[in-house]
Amino acid sequence: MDELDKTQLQLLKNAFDAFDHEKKGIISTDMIGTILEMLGHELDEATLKEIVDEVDQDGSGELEFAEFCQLAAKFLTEEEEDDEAMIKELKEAFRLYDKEGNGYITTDVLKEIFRELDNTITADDLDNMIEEIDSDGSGTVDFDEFLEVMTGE
Ligand SMILES: [Ca+2]
Ligand SMILES: [Ca+2]
Repeated sequence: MDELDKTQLQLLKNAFDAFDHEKKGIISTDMIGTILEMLGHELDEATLKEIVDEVDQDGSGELEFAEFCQLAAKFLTEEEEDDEAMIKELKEAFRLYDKEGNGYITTDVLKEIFRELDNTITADDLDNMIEEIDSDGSGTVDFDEFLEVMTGE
């Protein structure tokens, strides 16, 4: 398992304290579902139980901070993998549009893609979007620019 860095640990400590209402140094495993939901992971009961059983290593029905960190590490590292998978997928999508393998797609092609995704989009909106995406104004969108659009980063 990947180690969490200091910043992550501090964030986790804050989150842990927030859920540890009675300041006992433990949070009930009943809270795990809620916490994960807040983090954007909605899990069905069976999956949730599996995860709780896995992290609550001493079977106390409560999570000590160390166990809580394990839970977090599980999700934080999984998210990283998701990112990698997403970038790979986007790369494939990009290659699909970059038919000639130039390493870029023209803004005309990108306009077509956006129209396919949303046929209510106006020409003005499209122009504005393209202007924002093609940040160096080259008339082409390279993978970095494409990635920025898709990930919003
Ligand atoms: Ca425990
Ligand atoms: Ca460009």
